[in-house]
Amino acid sequence: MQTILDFLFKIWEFFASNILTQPAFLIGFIVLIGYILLERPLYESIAGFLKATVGYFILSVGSGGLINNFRPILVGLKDRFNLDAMVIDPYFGQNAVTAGVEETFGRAFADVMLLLLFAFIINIILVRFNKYTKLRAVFTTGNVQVQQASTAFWIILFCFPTLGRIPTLVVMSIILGLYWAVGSNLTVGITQELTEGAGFAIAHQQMFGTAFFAKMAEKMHKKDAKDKGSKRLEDIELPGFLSIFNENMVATSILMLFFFGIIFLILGKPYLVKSEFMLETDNFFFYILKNALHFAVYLAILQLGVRTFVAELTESFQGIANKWLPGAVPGIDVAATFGFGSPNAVTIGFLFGALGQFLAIGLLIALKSPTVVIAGFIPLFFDNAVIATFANNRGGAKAAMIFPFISGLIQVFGSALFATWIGLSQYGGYLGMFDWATVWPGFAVIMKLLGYVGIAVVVFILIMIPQLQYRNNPEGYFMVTEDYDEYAKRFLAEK
Ligand code: ASC
Repeated sequence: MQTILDFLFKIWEFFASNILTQPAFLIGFIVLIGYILLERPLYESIAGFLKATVGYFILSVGSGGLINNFRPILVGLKDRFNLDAMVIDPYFGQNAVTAGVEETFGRAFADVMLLLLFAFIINIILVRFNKYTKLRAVFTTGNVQVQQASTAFWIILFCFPTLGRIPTLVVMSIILGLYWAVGSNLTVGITQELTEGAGFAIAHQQMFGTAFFAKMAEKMHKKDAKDKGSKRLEDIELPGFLSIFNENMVATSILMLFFFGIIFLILGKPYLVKSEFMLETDNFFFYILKNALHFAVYLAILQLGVRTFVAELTESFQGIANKWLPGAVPGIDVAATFGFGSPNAVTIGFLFGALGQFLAIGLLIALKSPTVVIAGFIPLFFDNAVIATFANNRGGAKAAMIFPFISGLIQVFGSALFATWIGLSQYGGYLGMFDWATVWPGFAVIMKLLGYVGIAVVVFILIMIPQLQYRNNPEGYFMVTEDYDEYAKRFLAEK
């Protein structure tokens, strides 16, 4: 018996470390299985697998390039000024949990992979029974699932420090599985509208935030439409020399030259040389120019990756939806949305988010907050770029500027308050993405105040959200994933 269990566990470990937490392969296999279910010839199915996996890897080169290029620069501010500050960034957040969980709660984090599996299965079951649950999206972004599982583990332990190992796993799997399913489901309709039926939803760390700001943007648009109407970024024709900003690559390069130029100048060449970012012999101006322009380079790569795999995924997922998961779509990395809508929204969101975050950080320092925050690149970029993309799509340029700015403020204040309260800030990092600075702190307050009843309240709230969404438009609710063209004809024509 023991050997069978060991063997099963080995298989599971293999699956978890090579596929479930590696979204490129997970997406590849989803495409492969989808095509096989559609009874495509095997060679076509394999070609689909390869294209999807390569496309996803290209996307990862783009987002990884951005992250690796710009994260150290922001974190450098911390070293440069000897700040004792907490970095808001998912990887720093994960390290902080690993560093502190044993000391704080006397627990080791060995169960994270099991937690991932259970939560993932719960997500799939919830979608399988979507006749009742109204949930339509399966979360497939494994790299962020690991980070979320770590932080959720800490939050549950903070709320219920004496809970045994198995009950902790059960509570976490249910809440996390529900969060993935409900959050991703919240983005189904808006993502279908943005991508004109590409057939995916967002599975990332700001799903509630994106849905919330998309709604706000719509409201703003309705109000604006009464007087003069609000234009989308892509519809604004800038006059004279400003017209160069209409070209996305040029706009990104110029804006980033200013943005990173300022930060590089603050850091100064001596610091950059000492930290081995640049060589003494490098020219400072060209160093700055090269780095700033790489922002546009990685953005272009990212968009190429999206174009490569999304078409495969859209087509092949029909197989899975027809046979196993009716009405469902895959939830994928937020970066996939940057291949749609206005490319300038991505840059604008990043910059206005930065403005909000820097203002909030300045206030924390001025008010002598016990926890000071350092802006991390991932929350700054991925959260605020997607908020701007949807805000622009549904509300126009003004929304694309105001909402990322507000999000920037919230990311910093929410993370500083919450990470201090739960004791994570002393380990140097917190996840810091929008939902984890708003929604999860909300869950934690409810559970800390109400104890076990709080768990039931959180679960109830999560279960009710898709029901309310459904009631809002019962006829179009599944049509938006099952037959987007029909949906667009019926429900978008009047907009
Ligand atoms: C995250 C995270 C990443 C990026 C990536 C964006 O939250 O951990 O590596 O965002 O998923 O494409």
